[in-house]
Amino acid sequence: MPGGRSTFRRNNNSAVERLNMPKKSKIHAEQLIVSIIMGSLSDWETMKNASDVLTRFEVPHECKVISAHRTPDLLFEFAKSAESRGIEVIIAGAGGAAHLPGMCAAQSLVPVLGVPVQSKALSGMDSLLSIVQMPTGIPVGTLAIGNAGATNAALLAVAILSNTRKDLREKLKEFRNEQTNTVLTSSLE
Ligand code: RP5
Repeated sequence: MPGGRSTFRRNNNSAVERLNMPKKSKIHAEQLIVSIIMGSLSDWETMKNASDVLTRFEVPHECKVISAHRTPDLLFEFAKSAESRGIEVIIAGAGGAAHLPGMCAAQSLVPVLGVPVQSKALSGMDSLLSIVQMPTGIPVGTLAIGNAGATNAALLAVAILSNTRKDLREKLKEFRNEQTNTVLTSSLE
């Protein structure tokens, strides 16, 4: 929560340490309010950008690998329980036939922000179209392909959360101001 300590949880894969994901020692009892999920460990390089932004804003969040195709029951369980666990925004990244964000949105009222991971075969166009072309009635807020999308998904999550959290809104204002000043003071010499 704003002003509180960040909380990070990472589970269901023993390979997390290889990827420098947050370790168990950083687990705190604080309420998690954002879930970052991704279809494969191979998505972490992209989705880490979202986690980094939430960490910067001290938003308690968790990161999980959940595959719509390979672990459909786990996805069902996750999506069905997200709201009752206090999750307010879900950021879902996937590549290729990227069904994770849509299937998650189909099973939860929690807003889902979709990040199309850049695939090798089609450079993420497949991921983008899979995520963005949702049928009427089940929205997924779709971001850009790749790192920019992951970063912006987290910034959008912060903006959504800051509707009811004044201190988070102040941090977002500061971030925007810093960004503006960086551009205004940049020099090509
Ligand atoms: C999707 O398939 C994942 O989101 C990932 O982007 C893509 C490839 O997965 P791996 O074969 O690398 O596990 O489900």
